[in-house]
Amino acid sequence: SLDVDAIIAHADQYPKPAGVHFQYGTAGFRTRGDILESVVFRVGVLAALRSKKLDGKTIGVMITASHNPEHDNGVKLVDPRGEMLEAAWEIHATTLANAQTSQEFVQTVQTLISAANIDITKPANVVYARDTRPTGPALVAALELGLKAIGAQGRNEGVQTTPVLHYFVRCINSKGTKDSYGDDSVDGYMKKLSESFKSLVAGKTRPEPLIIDCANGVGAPTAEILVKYLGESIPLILHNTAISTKGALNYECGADYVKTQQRLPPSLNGVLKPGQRACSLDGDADRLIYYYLDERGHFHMLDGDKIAALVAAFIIDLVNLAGLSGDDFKVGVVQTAYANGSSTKYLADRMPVKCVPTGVKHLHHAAEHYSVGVYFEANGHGTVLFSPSAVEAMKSHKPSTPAQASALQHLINLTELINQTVGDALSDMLLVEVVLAHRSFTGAEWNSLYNDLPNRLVKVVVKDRNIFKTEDAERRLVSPVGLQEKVDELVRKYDGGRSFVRPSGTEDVVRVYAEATSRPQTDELALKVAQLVY
Ligand code: 16G
Ligand code: ZN
Repeated sequence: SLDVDAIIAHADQYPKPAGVHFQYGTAGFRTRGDILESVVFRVGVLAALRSKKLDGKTIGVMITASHNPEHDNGVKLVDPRGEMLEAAWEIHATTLANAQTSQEFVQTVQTLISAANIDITKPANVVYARDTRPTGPALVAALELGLKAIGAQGRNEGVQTTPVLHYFVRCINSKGTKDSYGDDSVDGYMKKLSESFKSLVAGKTRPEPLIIDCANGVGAPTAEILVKYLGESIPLILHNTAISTKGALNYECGADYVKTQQRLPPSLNGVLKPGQRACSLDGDADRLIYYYLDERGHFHMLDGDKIAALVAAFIIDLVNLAGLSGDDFKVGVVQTAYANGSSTKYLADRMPVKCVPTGVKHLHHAAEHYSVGVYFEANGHGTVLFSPSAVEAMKSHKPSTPAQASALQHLINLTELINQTVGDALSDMLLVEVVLAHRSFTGAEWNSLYNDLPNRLVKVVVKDRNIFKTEDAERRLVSPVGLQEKVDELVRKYDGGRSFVRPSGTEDVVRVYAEATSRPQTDELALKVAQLVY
């Protein structure tokens, strides 16, 4: 049975800070990095329990705060197929993190063991990694003590991007099975991406150099390795790679900066030439935003919605060309309410589009319902999922012309290029580059697939964001009662107007989104809805 004394003795080394409430939210636990050690210790114990519950399957733990400031940090768990932790366990995580004392912590552990019917004699395996944040090493030490306290087997993967860690988890658990996902090493990841990329662009014109803003984060060392594997196949120029410069991470750079500021990272001023393509990763390299300057030097952003439009239309074409389309082979797209109305229209004219609440797990699960499910959040997080039966159909399909054969081979290569466990900025970047090469598109041509409606996102600090409750994939408020009707009344006054209000899952604020056909109208609508919320 459980070695209660050992757990208490170890837990005493990481007492919970008083007066703080931790919550396992949309992105795991996330707060200031210097108050997270007790949480991460306990996550070590929880990850081991999750592994035991799943018969010793390997669970992942990623220590990162993504696009958030350098002093923040966070931790999240990865389930055996490389996916986000099952929702029911998010609640267990919150309960364990908030136990006031070591004794109370052990009691909550014991309650969980009996409630979830966990056989604690089973083995426990956990693989973990961290991003480049200065608080990372101390948090890894706390995690390792948690694993030791419960006798779990840990595997330290050092500094890795979030999607590489997800990839490892899936590879480890599928090793030797018919669903084997790849080799569980950096070399395996790099070979998988670079070899499929090279096959997909074989015979295409080599593009102009692409600038990558690495957000001064973990994407930089990973991209440096990828550049070597890609060799001559694509010219990449890395910027913002200063991972040891204090305060540089995500500071005036990175995907979140570009998306929220809708402007070029200042460090690329004078570097990016008109017409040249550039992209930004976020601090853990799971988000991607593209952009370019036109001849007049005006900035144009190609966000997650534009990526979805580019990629989904390409995949539909390949599926048709390969002769795979039919009732049992459905390509669909999943978005959130933040998707630009023009992107939804563009996509819905071509394929089924579903809207789900914010957060990768919602998008991911909805995308699993299609043969090929494309999902992207406007913020640049997304990927493409190929269902097992779709992969089966591709493998057994007998092409009847050389054109069919080539489209089919492209689709099969895409299943290798795309990181299907979670959004992966580097894999998505290569995916975008493949489509641009096949379409012979410049950034401007890609941008012209549709014109974004002007949009505005506003943060409103309120007394209690928990009174804001939504329905219909967060597009409508049910509480406070009567507020949605007031929003509707305002929206009706604006040409092409759309607006919604939702509580943030990661910050203590309420977010207001608005779009309309003109910039001044959009700004006015956002402001007026925000005033309703105060
Ligand atoms: C987290 C989510 C992201 C979502 C964002 C919304 C994951 C891995 N990340 O970063 O998908 O867009 O939260 O934040 O699920 P908000 O609730 O504060 O608007
Ligand atoms: Zn991220």
